[in-house]
Amino acid sequence: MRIGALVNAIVCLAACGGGAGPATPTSPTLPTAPPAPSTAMPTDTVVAVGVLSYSPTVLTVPVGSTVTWKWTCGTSSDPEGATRHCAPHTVTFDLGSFTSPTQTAGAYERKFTEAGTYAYYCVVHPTFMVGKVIVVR
Ligand SMILES: [Cu+2]
Repeated sequence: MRIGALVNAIVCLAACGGGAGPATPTSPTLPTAPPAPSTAMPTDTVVAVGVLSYSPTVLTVPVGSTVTWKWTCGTSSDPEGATRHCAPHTVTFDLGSFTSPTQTAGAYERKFTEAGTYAYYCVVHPTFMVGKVIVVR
């Protein structure tokens, strides 16, 4: 048994490293804060304005987000190539006076500072080019 105790002491010297100092005390546990209301960070998001559609059609973003609509027809991301003739489109909101110009290329952006549902459409193709931005807190 003496040899066993000596082996244990040697193992401890090797494993404990000697001089490691006292063990770090554990922090007292603080009471858990109640969950904060949704604190989703604003995001910058892109909606593609395609040949005759918006993609995605419905977009949900936190308050403070900036949404950019990018006309993709005739760009390098257009599967039919960059030389195609592109119809003009707009991003025009149902309420308020926000609208992009009528354009065949380029981008339009809007920052959403209030929660709500913002429906929009294309004035050139109002029956089937419609979209919605849902802004949440
Ligand atoms: Cu259009």
